[in-house]
Amino acid sequence: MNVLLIYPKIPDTFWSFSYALSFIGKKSAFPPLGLLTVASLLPESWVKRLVDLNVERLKDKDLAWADMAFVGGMAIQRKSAREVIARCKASGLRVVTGGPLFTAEPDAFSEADHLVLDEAELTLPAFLADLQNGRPQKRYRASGFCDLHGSPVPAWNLVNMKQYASMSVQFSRGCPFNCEFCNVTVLFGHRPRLKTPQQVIAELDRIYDAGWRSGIFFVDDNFIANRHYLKTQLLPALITWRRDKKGCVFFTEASINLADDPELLDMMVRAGFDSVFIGIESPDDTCLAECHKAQNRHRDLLKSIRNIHRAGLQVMGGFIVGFDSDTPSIFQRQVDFIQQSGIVTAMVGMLQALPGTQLFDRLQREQRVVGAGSGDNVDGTTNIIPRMGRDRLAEGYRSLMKQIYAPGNYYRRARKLLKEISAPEFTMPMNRQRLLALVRSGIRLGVLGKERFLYWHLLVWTTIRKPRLVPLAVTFSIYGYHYRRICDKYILCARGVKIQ
Ligand code: B12
Repeated sequence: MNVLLIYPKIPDTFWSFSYALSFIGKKSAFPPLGLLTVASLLPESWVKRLVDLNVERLKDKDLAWADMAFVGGMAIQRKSAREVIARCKASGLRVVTGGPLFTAEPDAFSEADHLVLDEAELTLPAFLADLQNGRPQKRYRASGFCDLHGSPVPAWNLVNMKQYASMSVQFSRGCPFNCEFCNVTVLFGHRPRLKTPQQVIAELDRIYDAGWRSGIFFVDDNFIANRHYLKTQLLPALITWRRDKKGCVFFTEASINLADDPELLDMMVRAGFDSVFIGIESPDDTCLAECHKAQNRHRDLLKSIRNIHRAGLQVMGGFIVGFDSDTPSIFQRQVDFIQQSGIVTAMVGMLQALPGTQLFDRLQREQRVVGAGSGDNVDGTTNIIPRMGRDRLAEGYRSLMKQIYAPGNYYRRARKLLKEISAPEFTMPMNRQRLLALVRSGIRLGVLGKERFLYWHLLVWTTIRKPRLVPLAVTFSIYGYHYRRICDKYILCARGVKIQ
């Protein structure tokens, strides 16, 4: 059996880093970890090829070679996924689909031969057994969540690592918290499920042995969901693993209570983490109460962020506007908070109600849901009728984004963070890619860019005050360019809130 594993195209988004990738000569930010995991769950005797449309084209000769296509992806890849399925079908291939997009919207993809939904560890074996018996069904669903101890090492041999900016590893799925707008607990459960340190090390070894020395993303919903296990099992193993390794700095997603645990912060830094994405959502306690974000309440959020920065981890933050409790003053309050926090990567979105969430149910009861939502909350769209009115939300959102990504404010935050953050314990070795990024940013931002003065100011300041952080200063300048392009393209050009 010849099998194509196809990952549809991701459009330009806040997280695609598309405008930043050209500086480092890469084609995509992350490899498709879900499809690589699926590949490892398929029979060993099958011949597999990965075609990630974010790094290469799907050629007719690939289609002619294959007997079957496995298509995965997220909601954001919907359009490309549909085109891929149509092309595979036209070539006479049996098409198997799965992953977040199809799990969330199975009825929208009746053209696929098989919808193998939820976690493949649970549903793929049944499909494979039925296929062998000649009676494969249209749809496979799981009633619970899988035990991650059975999840295989992803098939890294299928990936051309040179095309990507980062690699990915997953340690856990699920989150103990209960945020009203978030669908993580619906999709992955409340009780965090964990891999063993041995499993994680085996995955890291595979990536390292393939020659990888750049960043590695721990793609957990909340990396610190089980702090005891982290401190006693995984982090000690990662600290030991790192001793004879070069590069491979880690980053992940976690909740703000990380700030309360100096021991955990210290161990994460020693294990090689240098940044963490945290859902901050709002500086307004009433909004935090409204969305059940208990872990963010009754604390000085700015102080918590500072604690994390001082420990040596950069905080990237998620923020939301459009809560029922938001008044028109929220936009300026968010801008002020973001500026004071020194969070350079601030993902601000309008509240969206995703199917399956408590928010969706509540707003539907109130007849305030209009459409399924794009799933990308940074594209200047929403699928809810906000209490403050659509026009006011849209206008406030645009003004907020314009302010925080204006070069002056952006570079000011970068400097604030660079001042505050401890120099990282581990850094990436200088290589051709990083040297190229420096030269390209020097030309595109430092000579041709409108922000040239701010660019050189940041670089000179960092070289004098914190020389070890110069690579981070260059990275911030490049990211700033990407975020501004995305803002210009999607948010600042939009007229009014677009409804999905
Ligand atoms: C890492 C991650 C990212 C990364 C990289 C994604 C990438 N290219 O790989 C980044 C940060 C870029 C990202 C961005 C976004 N993300 Co994201 N992300 C994740 C996260 C945390 C982990 C994904 C992962 O690698 N998981 C590990 C693998 C092993 O799991 P998996 O992919 O789900 O695969 C399993 C099954 O789904 C299934 N499967 C997967 N593919 C296939 C294919 C076949 C054929 C079959 C049979 C089965 C199958 O089997 C696998 C093993 O169980 C998930 C949440 C999560 N826990 O999964 C959200 C998630 C995928 N992201 C989501 C969203 C919404 C986004 C954003 C739109 C957020 C935003 N506001 O901008 C952006 C858009 C993407 C972009 N590039 O712009 C949603 C997708 C929802 C949906 N219906 O599609 C998720 C599920 C989170 C959520 N809370 O809903 N994301």
